[in-house]
Amino acid sequence: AVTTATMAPLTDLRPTPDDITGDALAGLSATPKRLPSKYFYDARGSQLFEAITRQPEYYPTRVEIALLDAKMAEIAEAVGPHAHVVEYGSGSGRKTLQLLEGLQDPVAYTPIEISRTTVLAATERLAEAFPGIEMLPVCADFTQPVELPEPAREPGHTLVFFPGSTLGNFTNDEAVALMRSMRETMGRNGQALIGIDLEKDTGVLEAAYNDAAGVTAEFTLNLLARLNREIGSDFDLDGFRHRAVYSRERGRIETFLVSQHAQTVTVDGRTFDFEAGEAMQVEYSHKYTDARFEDLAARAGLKVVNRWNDGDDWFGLRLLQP
Ligand code: AVI
Repeated sequence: AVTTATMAPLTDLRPTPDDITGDALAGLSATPKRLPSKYFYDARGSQLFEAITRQPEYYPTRVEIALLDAKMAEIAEAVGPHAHVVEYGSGSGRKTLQLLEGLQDPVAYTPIEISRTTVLAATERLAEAFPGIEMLPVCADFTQPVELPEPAREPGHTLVFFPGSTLGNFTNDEAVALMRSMRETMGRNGQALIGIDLEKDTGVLEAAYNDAAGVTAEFTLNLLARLNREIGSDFDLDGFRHRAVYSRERGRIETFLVSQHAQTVTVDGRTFDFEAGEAMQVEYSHKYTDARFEDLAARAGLKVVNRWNDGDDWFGLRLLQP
């Protein structure tokens, strides 16, 4: 049971459930065909993503953790004391521990997550490690503004934490909309600490999304396995191959599932024809320059007030304010 002195009950803002069938049908009807990457993360997909973060070619997680370690004193100084830390995503991981340990007397911690069980499991683990920080988990869709629960101890301000360059999985317009919602959630004297993957050599980028062990390929194909299981589609997993390429023009890794031969797939009673070699788009992972990121932030009404990069300028943390 989740009953420690610092554990508040879950705030359930009842996010609209995903319409997987509707989203799959819409994406398969589009030209070119596409499927939304948010459906990668079922239980197996989340496991496979964890495995990706341990591959030698996938640098973002390792570099961000080292960056947080190296710069935590500066980050804590810039953030200031008594923050209500609001994490976008599950927050069970290493980076949350680093931040809550490193900040000056954070008052409360709120992970925001669409899955009730995930958000509760994450806060349960953290409650033990941080008995002095009030745990206020929220079940909600963080792409919309979120009315935050009020900590028992008055916080100095709200700090939104959005690590991992998850922002990069949204299109630029979606990223702006998300940061606008973030600005509303954090309030006038709030801040956001966002992890962003930076543009670099194409070989390094493409290797990170095409690891030699094939874990990323398995992660991508798991999307089709999930659809088959959950909405009764009949994708042939051997009939599609993972391909990830960097577009320097668009500043993003673009991941596709490529049909290996002409084939027909049935979803919810509707059929979709694939040509041999046809590429269905399944994920974007944007890689930012300072100019590109500052432009997106400005469109959302946010200013970059501090920036920290690793020594190679591979990954960055940005502190934003309205
Ligand atoms: C979760 N997200 C930031 C990862 C990324 O790098 O875009 C997802 C991923 N896709 C393939 N490898 C990792």
